[in-house]
Amino acid sequence: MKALVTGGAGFIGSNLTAELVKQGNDVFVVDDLSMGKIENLVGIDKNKLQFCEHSITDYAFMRQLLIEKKFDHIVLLAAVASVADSIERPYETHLVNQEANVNILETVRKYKLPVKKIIFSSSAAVYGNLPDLPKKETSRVDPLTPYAIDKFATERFVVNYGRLYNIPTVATRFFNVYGPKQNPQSPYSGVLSIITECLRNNQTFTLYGDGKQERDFIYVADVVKALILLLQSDAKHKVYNVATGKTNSLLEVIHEMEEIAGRNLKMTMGPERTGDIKYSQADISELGKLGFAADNNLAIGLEKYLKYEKI
Ligand code: UD2
Repeated sequence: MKALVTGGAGFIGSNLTAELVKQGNDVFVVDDLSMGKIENLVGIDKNKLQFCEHSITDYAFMRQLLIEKKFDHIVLLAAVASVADSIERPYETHLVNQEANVNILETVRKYKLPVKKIIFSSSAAVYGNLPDLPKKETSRVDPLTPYAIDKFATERFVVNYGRLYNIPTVATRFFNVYGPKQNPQSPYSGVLSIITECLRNNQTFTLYGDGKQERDFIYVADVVKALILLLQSDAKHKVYNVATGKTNSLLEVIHEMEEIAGRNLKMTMGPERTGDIKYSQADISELGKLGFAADNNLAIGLEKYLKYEKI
């Protein structure tokens, strides 16, 4: 199969690209390297990988690429993934997180491109701060930030473009993904990548709140597994939670990481972050109906992650 992965040099994108290539697919990556890194693609068979440093907001470029290459699979992972950034720059991030993706859908529609599957990556952020748990795909949503609004609106475009114009589309709502190649640089990076960096450098980790906040953490290899399952299945015109269905508190996770690393994490307590969600948990029965189960529970995923990071 020929696949396009936008954001393919990023955290989830590079893990997906490596696996798709390993399974014999030809992968074309478009990434502007605003968050991704070219090093994330090192070691992937170059005969099966094409990389193009480009923004998905260049409509003419993307149109031409799609028409020329006639991809079987398109996975839309390119995004400004920072909620904080979307609050600082709502319009610019909107152009990436929504408009550029609509342009891709529109090109597929207009030129009747023979796509076998388009997956758009959305986020648990669409559920906002509503208390009902676990989150089902049919649960109420409350997108509170430009990031979440764009993710939700683009999901709707993706699902309903699919229905209206007979394009096989699905959207995924990722919960808290962790694992190799996650970039720990920003304070809003995934918390497990920040903790890993602190353990490595013996730096002090700031725990915001009481540490009892719970998240549905999923290892990146399981996210890749879910994406490939969705590419290969008949699923279409639906939204899928991508998570494990299990939760852990931040304190439990820290304890587990300390055990594996064989050292204590230096820690200081800070005030709870404004707008922080206390409990997040997914209902993954929709993905389960397609045969999905995560291979890595938290202990196994953390073990693999810290081994990869040589900690
Ligand atoms: C995740 C997403 C975010 C948005 C949100 C929607 C990531 C990285 N972020 O935010 O984009 O979709 O879900 O619900 O996937 N924390 C600390 N110290 C730190 C950093 C974080 O204590 O240095 C805490 C933070 O306050 C939160 C928890 O760790 O309670 C998890 O933080 P996160 O940023 O990894 O993920 P989350 O769920 O807040």
